[in-house]
This record gives sequence, C-alpha cells and structure tokens, in this order.
Amino acid sequence: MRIVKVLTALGVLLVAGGLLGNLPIAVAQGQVLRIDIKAKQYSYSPDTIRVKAGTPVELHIVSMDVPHGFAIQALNVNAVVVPGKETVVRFTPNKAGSYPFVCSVVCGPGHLDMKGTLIVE
Ligand SMILES: [Cu+2]
Repeated sequence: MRIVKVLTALGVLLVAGGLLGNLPIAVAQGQVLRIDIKAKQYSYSPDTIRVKAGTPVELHIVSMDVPHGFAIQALNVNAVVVPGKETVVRFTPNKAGSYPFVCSVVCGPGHLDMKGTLIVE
C-alpha cells in the first residue's frame, strides 16, 4: 500500500512538474514577436519591419530562389538563408532607431539592391 502511495505521489509530482515546467516556456513564446520574411532576387518581403524597443524578435526567413543572406550590422546579425530551409534569427533591439538590413550573400547582379529597414520604436 505504501509503495502505491509513493508511486501516486511521484506521478502527481511528475505531472505537476511537467505542467509547471511548460508554463514559463509558453509565456516566453507569447512574448516573442515572430515575423516571417521571404527573400528572393532582389528583395525582402516585407522590406520594412516595425518593432517596439525591448521586444524579443524572432525572424523566420525563407529563400524563394537562390541562397541569400540577412545582415543587420548594428545588431550583430548575419545569417545565411538557403532555399528549402527556414533560417531563424533572434535578437532584442533595445535602442529606438532605424536599422538597415542587407543581403550578405552575393546572389546575382541585383545583390547590392537587396535591402530593407528595421524600425525600432
Ligand atoms: Cu544577395
């Protein structure tokens, strides 16, 4: 009988622990601002992103054609985006301002025109 009680208590603890353990993650995910971006020769869609300062941002970037890059120099962000694979970029901009982002992988003759702006308010 005693072992049954111990096992039941363990089970309750595990379930409660599992539920509680998941809570902070769910809350954290709720606070992250997810933005989906499509990259193609020679633009990003959207090419203007607006966020509030202090908000954790998660960019999910996909390429529609050839390998591209995604770089925000001022925020130390530089990622490669290859077709068929989602690239996730995470950062938290703390200072209001206008941050240009550019393609950092030479993707064709229009490569240097491939850019956008992150606006932190
Ligand atoms: Cu490029």
